[in-house]
Amino acid sequence: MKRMYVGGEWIESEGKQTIATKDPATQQVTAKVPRGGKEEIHHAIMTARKTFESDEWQDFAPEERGRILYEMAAKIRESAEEIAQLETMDTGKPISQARSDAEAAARYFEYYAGMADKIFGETIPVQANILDYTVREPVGVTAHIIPWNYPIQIASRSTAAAIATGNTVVVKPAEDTPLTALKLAELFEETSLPKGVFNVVTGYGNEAGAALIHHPEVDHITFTGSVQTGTLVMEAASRNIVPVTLELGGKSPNIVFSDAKLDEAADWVVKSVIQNAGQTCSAGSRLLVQEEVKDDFIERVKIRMLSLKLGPGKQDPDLGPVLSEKQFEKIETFLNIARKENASFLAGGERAHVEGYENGYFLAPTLIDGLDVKSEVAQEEIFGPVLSVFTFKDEQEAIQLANATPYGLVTGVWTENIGRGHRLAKKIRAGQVFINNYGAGGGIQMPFGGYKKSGFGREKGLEALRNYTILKNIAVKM
Ligand code: TXE
Repeated sequence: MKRMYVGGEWIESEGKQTIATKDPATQQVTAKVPRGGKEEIHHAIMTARKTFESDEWQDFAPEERGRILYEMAAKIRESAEEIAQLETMDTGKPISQARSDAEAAARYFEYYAGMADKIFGETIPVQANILDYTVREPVGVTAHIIPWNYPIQIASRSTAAAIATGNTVVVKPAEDTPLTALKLAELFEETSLPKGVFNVVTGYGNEAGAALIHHPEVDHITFTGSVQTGTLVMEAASRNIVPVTLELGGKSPNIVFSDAKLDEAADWVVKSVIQNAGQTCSAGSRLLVQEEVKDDFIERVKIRMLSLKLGPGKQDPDLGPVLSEKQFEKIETFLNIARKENASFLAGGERAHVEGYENGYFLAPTLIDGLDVKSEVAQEEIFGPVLSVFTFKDEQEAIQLANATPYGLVTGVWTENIGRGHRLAKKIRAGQVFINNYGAGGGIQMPFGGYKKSGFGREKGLEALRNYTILKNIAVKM
């Protein structure tokens, strides 16, 4: 049985209860982790508080924090294969994608390591006899609630930024995928990071998660997950007047104009919706295609979708199973709505059976045409390899369709007319717009976050450092 990591100690839960994690490809139990709850969360937060206020951490040299984060990047790379195997076992994703996730995790530590000694304020001219300056201080105890789709990447991106800026951290990984957050703790233990700076409590969302967001000693909450839970996080934070960074769902479009390089666009349209079996917040789950190339483009998409291989993550297929029965049922509900609304399924749409892995919830890449733009299927996040197609006549209609959902996370624009690309980028309400690419190779340096119900606050890049610092103004009469 695994243990949680608090104050540099490996602990069990009070009642010694556990949660079993399963391999999504087989549904077999792979590990047991403690079912942490209110007690363990309180213990972790108070430990993080005490550590934050300790002279040791307050006086810890910024460059030393940076050095430790660099060391973490190196350790993650040394353990990359083990991390990737754990991630595939927990999430079901293809092993090559898990390997990329491990590398991205290393990159986050490396990137924020370099920033640890570059957090500074300004001097501000006021009256002649006053010296006015600002300092950027750490916010204090930061809570990090991690989802199950990119566990190691998401745990690394926010904790690396929080530690670089001098905060202490309590991580609550998703109940389905806690193993790589515990591995991070193991790696931190080998460094000289003071005990109590990095803590992990495993447990269910409505137990450990709820205790974490309500705790009055938490100074900032970073949450990635559903809009529904994000709402609870914001409500809880409002009671303690605590800032939150919310990275919620998406319904991101790829907008393909007739002048686009259609093969290149089709490659990315498909890739963007099947990565991690569509369980990606930035999945390109809507295709908006210009009328005159619709049939041609759909054909290209279909050919690509039909050639994809499904299988258990360890065999490195194009798509693994979705996480769980619960997630599969959610996808099926949407597919049934589409059927009721007489939409046409141009590919997929049914549970797929993979020999030897009958218990895995596999879904063949699915292409749906003929939905009303107001349909729930066209509006809500499905979180599976499901692409819905819509057509537009001109630029204006493309913009209107792109903005016609409650979300605004990412948009891909495919056109050889660069002026048009920029015009769309300006008018689209999304946190990231990619022109003639989708994702810029992961782009950990680029600010990432939503408009509208996709959340607010930015992760990744330098912008994320704002989440974990608070500005103080000091005025001295000379
Ligand atoms: O999410 P939850 P679920 C979307 C996606 C998916 C849907 C549901 O559409 O199908 O959400 O997934 C913790 N207080 N995304 O139910 O509940 C939970 O333990 C505090 C998009 O898994 O939001 C986990 O650690 N915490 C997304 C985390 O919240 C609570 C990634 C996310 O779980 C809690 C995941 C509570 N009351 C799902 N309840 C993205 N943006 O990438 C749960 N949690």
